[in-house]
Amino acid sequence: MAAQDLSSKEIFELEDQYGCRNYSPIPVALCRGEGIFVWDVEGKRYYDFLSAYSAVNQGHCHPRIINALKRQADKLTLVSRAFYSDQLGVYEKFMTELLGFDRLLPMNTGVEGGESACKIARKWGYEVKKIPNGQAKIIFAEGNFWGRTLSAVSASSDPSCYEGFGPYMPGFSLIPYNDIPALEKALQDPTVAAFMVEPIQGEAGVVVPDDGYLKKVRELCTKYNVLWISDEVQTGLGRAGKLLASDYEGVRPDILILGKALSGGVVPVSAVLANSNVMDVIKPGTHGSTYGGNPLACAVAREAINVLLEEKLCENSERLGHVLRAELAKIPKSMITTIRGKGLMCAIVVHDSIPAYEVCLRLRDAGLLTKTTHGQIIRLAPPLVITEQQIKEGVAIIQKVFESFAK
Ligand code: IF1
Repeated sequence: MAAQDLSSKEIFELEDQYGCRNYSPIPVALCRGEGIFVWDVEGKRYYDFLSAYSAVNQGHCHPRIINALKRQADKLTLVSRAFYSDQLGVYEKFMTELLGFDRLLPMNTGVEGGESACKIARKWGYEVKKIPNGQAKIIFAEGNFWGRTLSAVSASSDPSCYEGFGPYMPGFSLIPYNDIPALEKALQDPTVAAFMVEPIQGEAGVVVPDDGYLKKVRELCTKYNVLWISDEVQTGLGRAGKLLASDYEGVRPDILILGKALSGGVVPVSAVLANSNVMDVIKPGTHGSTYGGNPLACAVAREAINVLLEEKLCENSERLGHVLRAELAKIPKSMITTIRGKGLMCAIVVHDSIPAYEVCLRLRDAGLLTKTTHGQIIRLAPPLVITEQQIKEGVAIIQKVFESFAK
């Protein structure tokens, strides 16, 4: 059968019958995207207010990024790290100079970035901090989400992520998020190698910590000789209104993880950045990836970041984030109890009297796509290429849908 001839219903049935049932998608079957819009197979257009979980910050099928993909795809796509390519070093120089780190480790998915950061931190713990062999600890914050591997689920405080997948990675422990006294207490343990944290917790429901939290994290990690690993896979690259969310507080982590929008939603590209004193614990043969740093990924990522910078998408995100939240504030308090976020990383907490999943279905019918997290929280994260007018159009749809629940 030809994919382009399938109806939405047939597409739902195929996945349901032949796929691993690890997701329950909103019933909508998409076949085309451009900028902030996506189209389903019946030709209906939707505002995309999820952006593939912040991977398409630059908008769907950005022509410059797609061109970079095509140009590179015609020349060379993969050499493995057994050999050099003419793309990797150029990309590494570009990224490290942009972000102010000495070195970049190229990986593919966000979770591999997190895994790699944990490996680097453990090795640094033994070789530099002189933690007795086998005892290195990594601290995480409750509510964290960094992917689906055994390490990531071992770090999770969400039973739906970890239950049934034990035994778990040893040497991981949890403290409350946004809790500086708890962090200071944990860091006093001399076997702690690292503290890994999201500047804003995404999956937890766009949980924004107190102003000054990251500054204190920086201070304490320095004081106790512990590496601060910042997971900016979701918050980074403009989503929260700055190139890095930690830029709001003018601080840099020891290890930075990027992913998602690093390729503008085109191919999986992630990166770990650190200075030499940390990164150099990784020696030839101690870490790697077949696809990590492939020429196609490097060419795409370089163009994706250039688009972000040249189209001033971080600035747009910060400015329109204020507009989005101000517009949403017009929806009655009896329906939305909380609006939070930074830049275009935003969430609303829907009042218990209105089922949030049903809101998402009615939004879909009204031509706007997004999804809930943890029951009553709805994420609003449009591509950063959105205009003020389009934000207002989107909020008008959201407002109408909430009004439909009043009847
Ligand atoms: C899924 C949410 C978003 C991440 C942070 C690392 C990763 C992620 C901060 C891993 C991934 C995803 C994955 C996706 C759902 C999703 C998500 F719903 F969980 F909260 F983005 F909003 N660090 N986030 O948010 O990156 O390995 O997936 O490339 O279905 O698991 P990955």
